[in-house]
Amino acid sequence: MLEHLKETDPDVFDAVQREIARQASGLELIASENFVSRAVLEAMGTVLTNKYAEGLPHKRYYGGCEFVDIVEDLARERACRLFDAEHANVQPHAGAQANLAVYLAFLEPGDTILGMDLSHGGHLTHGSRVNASGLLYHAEYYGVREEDGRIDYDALREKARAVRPRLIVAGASAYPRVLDFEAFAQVAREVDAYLMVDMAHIAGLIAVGVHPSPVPWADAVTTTTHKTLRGPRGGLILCPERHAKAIDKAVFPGSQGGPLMHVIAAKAVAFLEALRPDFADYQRRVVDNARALAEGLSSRGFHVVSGGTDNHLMLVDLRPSHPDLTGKDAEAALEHAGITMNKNTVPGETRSPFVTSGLRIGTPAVTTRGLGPGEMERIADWIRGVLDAPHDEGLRARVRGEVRELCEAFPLYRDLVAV
Ligand code: DSN
Repeated sequence: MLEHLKETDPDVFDAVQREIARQASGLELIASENFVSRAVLEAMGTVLTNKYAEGLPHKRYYGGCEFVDIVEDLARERACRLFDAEHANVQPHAGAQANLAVYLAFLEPGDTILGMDLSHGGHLTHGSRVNASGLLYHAEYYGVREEDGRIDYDALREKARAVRPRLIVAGASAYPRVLDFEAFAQVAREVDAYLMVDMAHIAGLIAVGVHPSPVPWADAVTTTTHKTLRGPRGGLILCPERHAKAIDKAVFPGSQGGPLMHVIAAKAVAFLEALRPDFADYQRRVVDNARALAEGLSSRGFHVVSGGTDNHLMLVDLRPSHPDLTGKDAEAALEHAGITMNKNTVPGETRSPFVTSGLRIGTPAVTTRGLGPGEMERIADWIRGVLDAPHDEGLRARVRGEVRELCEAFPLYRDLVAV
């Protein structure tokens, strides 16, 4: 494998080999990560990367597009079938670009958008002051109730009535409960706003009906393709036919140049995989594992925000169980033990976003690997042990060894072995 890379650039080859080994031997609990299939990996490594194809299938600004047209048509048609959508644009390079394109399609600079507060589980691209969404537009925020960590839809309605947004953003990167898209749509209708849903985290669950779909309710639905959807790193926009022209124009020429045709090929493959019955089974196991892990952590004394999870992730507020341990230090201690997750702000956060008091934990990647509820119990045990003694190097090394053994029992990319 990778013999040309090895010969041309041993340094990059070596880093790739080490990353293969890292992924193989550690537990990946970052809620936004997953492991793609070999078919998706292969599609990304094809000569389609060589092709310029600005425009849309059969309406390109370059010749020689007959084969990439086949690929993009497949990706668009499969995305529509998977989510029961009228129109798909598969060109956004990432979720951030998908979101920006929707803003460009529907808004004028200076218009007001209403998105979920980043510190309550929203996303930078939903109106943060340091992102184009907050620089080009006037951003207002809604959030979760501190008592139960759930979105306060009454407060959202009040806020919308007060600030009269042109567009409401529903969607989150750290929210463990079902999103009520109908409620968002009602509020948007009341104040005559567009509704954009960023379903990036839960797209895989939505594809198989494990989470309600936003497609019937939203003016545009954006997603990444690499989280629960388990495709290549990239973005996607779905919309009703009435918005198709505006959305397509906002992607190209509005905000992007040539599409990444090799990645679009990999998206087509991932959508095909997601249309198969075993993908629904996978998503159900992701949620079962998240519930098992949340229960395992609660029963070991951790405070799980909102009392549990309905989806693929959970938030742990460390303050009640470990008042002196920050999210940052907890993340580092667990990484030394071979368990990767990320620090996260929690409702009522008292520390900075670089330090935080919480952890975000997700099960998509470990579920792809084949782990089940029994393994979630072991993981909960390891997390409690390591966080009770975050500086105990001996303990971390012992857990690291046990994690490695578990990973060996659930191998990843069997034939992609590090040399
Ligand atoms: N960075 C992603 C996440 O981890 O949720 C969102 O874009």
